[in-house]
Amino acid sequence: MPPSSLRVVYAFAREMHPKTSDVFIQYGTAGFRTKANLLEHVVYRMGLLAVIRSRVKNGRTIGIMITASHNLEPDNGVKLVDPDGEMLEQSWEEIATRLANVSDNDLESTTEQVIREVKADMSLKASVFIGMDTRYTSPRLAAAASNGVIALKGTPKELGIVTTPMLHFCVRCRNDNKYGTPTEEGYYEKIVGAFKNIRQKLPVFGEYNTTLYVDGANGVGGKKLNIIRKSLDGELDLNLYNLGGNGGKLNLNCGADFVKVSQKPPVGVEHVPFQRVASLDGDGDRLIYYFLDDKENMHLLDGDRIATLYASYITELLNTCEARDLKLGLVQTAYANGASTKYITEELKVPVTCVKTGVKHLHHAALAYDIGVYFEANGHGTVLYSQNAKNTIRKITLEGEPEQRKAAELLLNIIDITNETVGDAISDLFLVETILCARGENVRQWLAAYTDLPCRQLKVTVQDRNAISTTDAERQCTAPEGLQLKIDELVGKYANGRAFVRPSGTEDIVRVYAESDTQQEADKLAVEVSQAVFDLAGGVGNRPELPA
Ligand code: G16
Repeated sequence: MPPSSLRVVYAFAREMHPKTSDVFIQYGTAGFRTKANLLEHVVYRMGLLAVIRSRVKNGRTIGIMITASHNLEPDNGVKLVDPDGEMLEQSWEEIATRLANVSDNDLESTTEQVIREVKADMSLKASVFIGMDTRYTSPRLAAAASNGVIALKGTPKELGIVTTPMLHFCVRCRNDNKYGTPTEEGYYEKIVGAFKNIRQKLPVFGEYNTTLYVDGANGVGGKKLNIIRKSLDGELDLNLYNLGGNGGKLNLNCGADFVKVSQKPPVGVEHVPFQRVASLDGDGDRLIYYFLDDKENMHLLDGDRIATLYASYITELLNTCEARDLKLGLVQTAYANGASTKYITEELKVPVTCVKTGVKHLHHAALAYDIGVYFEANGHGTVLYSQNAKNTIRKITLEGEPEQRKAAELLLNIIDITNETVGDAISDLFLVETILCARGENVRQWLAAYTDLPCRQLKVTVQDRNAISTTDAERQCTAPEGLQLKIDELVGKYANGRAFVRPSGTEDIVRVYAESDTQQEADKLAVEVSQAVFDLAGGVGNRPELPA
């Protein structure tokens, strides 16, 4: 494409998606996230970038997802998905940030510069899949993304309202038809189909029962489960709540993030003692379980629990099929409960890697294992199987002893239930249900594996969250000066104390995490660390205080 045709890039920007704000915006933990009304020009420009990326990848399909996931309704966001369904290559995040922030007048020349820099062959075809969540601002933003694609003569395909993991899945399938069919139906066929298949092999027994309550966070995940529910022939009895009707607001007092952070049950869900409840987030990429006991105390089964459930069950199957050469490992972040890490390393004897927050970091680290289980405590995670692992397991289904074959066949079904492109609440839900069913376990038995250390997460608003820098997978703080010393001093006062702080990549705040021997102490430590952040990093508003 000769540079003169880039005029249209400017024309579209000026006429339809002008940059109306000078607020600097950065490609963060999961793309750009901010108030929806500040995003239209950013999303248009991501349409341009997706086309360039597709051409650099020889015309393979790139994904654009319009969502602010766990954030509240007024926010929105956009992120790019690479051809294998994984997050955008990190080195392109700086390019995305540059393109998002230039003025309309400089957009044409910056686009041209990027094309040269990344050596995109603009004569190639380019294909971009666009998905969106249920936010009322999403259709307008999806249209802006589409215009960006058209401006550079790429071919956009709008998938409409889908969960974030469905978009990742479709992108992968479009580029690798062995993975599945690149449609929502193709997703159900593969993931739900494999679950139904496995249920034929694993009869319900023991303490497991097929009733599952689900909190849909008033988002897209619940809506999709409502479609799936109709095709389940009693394999799972889904009671769905918070599906977006009756004035329920997206992620407001419900959903996986609310449940995990506040450690409270969501509104809008009927509660029966010891009934397991699965809570999804707004775009269906996170999953948390919980139950209330007969005294209405809440028991959380978070991402760490799901990861340990997966790791222990897959290890069991690998042992049965004697595929002991396959190296299974687990990837966590600093948010992982200390008790979970201890249980994984000391009891399950599975190696653990700790990385920075952001599924892209976990995904990358998980690739180092034959089978890499990765999970953030917030319920975001999946399992990756190397080609070697898949080949070995497949071979056992053909050549193994009867018991080995059976275990290997189960593993193949489990691989099919798994959305390997990214953490996926729906796929994870079917995997958890499969494992609990296989073990004949109820939620109390699942919870009994280990006891969580009490913990607390808080948010602190500061003038500039980037004033906080961290190292050692975010476990140590390098700026502002003196903050880490203060944290060490505070932590030293508590039995089994641990705390860290980090700037959020999806909200304009600093996150604080603390754990200790009792809930009261964890709460106190979290507030004291928040006060240190407030004092040393330019806190805004009211200084954090312990509730009276
Ligand atoms: C996104 C990321 C997650 C991350 C979360 C919070 O989740 O995909 O990896 O843990 O944001 O990030 P931060 O603490 O930097 O704000 P989601 O579900 O919002 O896409």
